[in-house]
Amino acid sequence: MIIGSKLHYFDEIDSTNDYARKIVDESTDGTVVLADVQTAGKGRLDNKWYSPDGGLYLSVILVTDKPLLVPILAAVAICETFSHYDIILGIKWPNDILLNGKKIAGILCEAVDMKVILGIGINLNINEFPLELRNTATSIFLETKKRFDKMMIYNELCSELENYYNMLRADRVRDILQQWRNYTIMFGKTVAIETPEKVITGRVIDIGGNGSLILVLPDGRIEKVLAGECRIIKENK
Ligand code: BT5
Repeated sequence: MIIGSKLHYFDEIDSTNDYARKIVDESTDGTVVLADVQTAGKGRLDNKWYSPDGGLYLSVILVTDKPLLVPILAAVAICETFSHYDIILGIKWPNDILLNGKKIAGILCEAVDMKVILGIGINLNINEFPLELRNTATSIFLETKKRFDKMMIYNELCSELENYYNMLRADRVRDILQQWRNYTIMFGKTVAIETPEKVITGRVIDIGGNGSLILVLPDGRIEKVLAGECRIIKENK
């Protein structure tokens, strides 16, 4: 097992991704930084990640030449972990995991040379969210009324990450994407994706081999979008 073979554990830290960045040069493939609480958890851009006790916060250092597929495999690994408990999560491109329409986990990938820092935050046993997150965020506990042993979930997540990371290393990208398709909630939805250049609106039809979202535009053209802020503007197929 590579993932978690070296573990840096903290009861409290600013951000596991920031700590991973500090140790990235001397760290081996699969090194994990794990914390019970983050005081400055990060999302993408300048977003913050609410990280109280009860959540699972980790960063995994991976050595790969396919950084764009890391968030894809991480999303699948998170969904697979909870499917063992009959909890069916949904993937919202590019990096959100949903339960009953609300965000239950987030993924933040940062590339450093040939390495990727894969940050995962999962709202596991969180009882309550601040007012500004209450409509959009939820936890496994709030949705299922069950509390899960954090280290049990951590261990299962590591083994699922290992499984899909091995697929990536064996160039079995197709198998990873197939699982992503099984878990995504994106198909058929009309989305608006904000990129630095423009806003692209279209209906989602597939995911590309490099993790891009494939859309049909209103004029019938096909567009592949690699990254951006994605808003669902119409649910129906
Ligand atoms: C993400 O960003 O979804 C990536 C979150 C990654 C967090 C992990 S925890 C371990 C590692 N170390 C870190 O410092 N970070 C990673 P983004 O798509 O930008 O979403 C952030 C937005 O989600 C915020 O602006 C809020 O609106 C909302 N949000 C914040 N905390 C949340 C939470 N705990 N649950 C659900 N939504 C949250």
